[in-house]
Amino acid sequence: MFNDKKVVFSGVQPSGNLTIGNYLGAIRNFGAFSEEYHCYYCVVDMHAITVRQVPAELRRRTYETLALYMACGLDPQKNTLFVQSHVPQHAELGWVLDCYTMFGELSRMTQFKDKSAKNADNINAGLFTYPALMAADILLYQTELVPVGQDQKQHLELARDIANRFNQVYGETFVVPDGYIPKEGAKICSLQDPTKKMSKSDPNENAVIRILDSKDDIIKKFKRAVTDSGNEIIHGEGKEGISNLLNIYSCFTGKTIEEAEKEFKGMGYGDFKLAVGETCADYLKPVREEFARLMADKAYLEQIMAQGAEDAYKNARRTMSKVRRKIGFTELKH
Ligand code: ATP
Ligand code: LTN
Repeated sequence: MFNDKKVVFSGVQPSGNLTIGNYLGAIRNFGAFSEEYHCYYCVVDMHAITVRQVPAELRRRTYETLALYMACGLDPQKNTLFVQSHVPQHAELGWVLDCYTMFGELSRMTQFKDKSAKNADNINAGLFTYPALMAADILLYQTELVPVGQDQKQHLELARDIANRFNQVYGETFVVPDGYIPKEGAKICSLQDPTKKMSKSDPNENAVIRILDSKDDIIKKFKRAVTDSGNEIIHGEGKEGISNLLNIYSCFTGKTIEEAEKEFKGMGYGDFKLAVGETCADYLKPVREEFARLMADKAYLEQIMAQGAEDAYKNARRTMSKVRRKIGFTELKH
């Protein structure tokens, strides 16, 4: 079904209910590649366990993330939708790439620093080597393009460095991937601290809008969003809260920031926040409905998982056997 198309790969962790940050920065953009590329969209459950997860919740969220991919418009017949732990080559290549990734490089990763600060009692080795597993995800499929939010840029650069390093030692083995970071929506910020990115594992529920939140909850959270002491609805420095809301509004409506500023000129913060909340909730309504429909049919989701894993496995196996040969592992003769 996919022939020799160029490859797109991206992943989302089933580490919490997805936010409008995940949606605008990543998932919403995935569908645009489906015709031209062979697209792999993965639920990266192995990455999720770098932070402690409750097993039943991890399992449920894995189904939910897959269903959300589809509810956001990804057709499983046109995209390979699959779960990372179903394809063992991710772990296998992850280990190999650990041995081509430097301690110093991993130490500089800002996500590692942030997550270690947040999980001081569980700074495990997986959290540290997370980017090498991410590089394995990407390189296994000979990926050309990786659509992600701004926060993943540093990991992507490392994936490129690892690919180049490996290719230099062993000759052309991996395609060196490029990131695709959208112009709009690449960094949606927390509603409670607009200097930080919105993160699905934020313990402060008021800081995040989840794709599946009810309209009432969405509006309530937008109403509580922190702003600033002024009263003008303009984008700019010192107005991080308002800038973030304008940005979200512009992403959901397709209007430019300037157009949005003009539209809200003279309006009070309260009415502005209500308008952003309503726009966001109405936009997401069909996604919520389609998600509910998909989640009611677990057998169908399992069939998609199986079909995705089979397709991913075939291609992952090809790269992995090349890697094994290049590094000098012996092969069993059958
Ligand atoms: P966690 O809080 O568990 O670290 P997360 O919300 O950062 O999760 P990920 O699963 O790590 O989400 O990211 C999935 C995709 O969503 C990635 O491409 C990431 O760049 C993008 N993304 C995450 N947060 C945002 C955000 N606030 N704005 C734009 N894109 C985002
Ligand atoms: N690290 C990413 C999730 C992720 C990913 C990937 C994204 C894991 N493997 C491969 C793109 C390609 C994150 O934390 N958002």
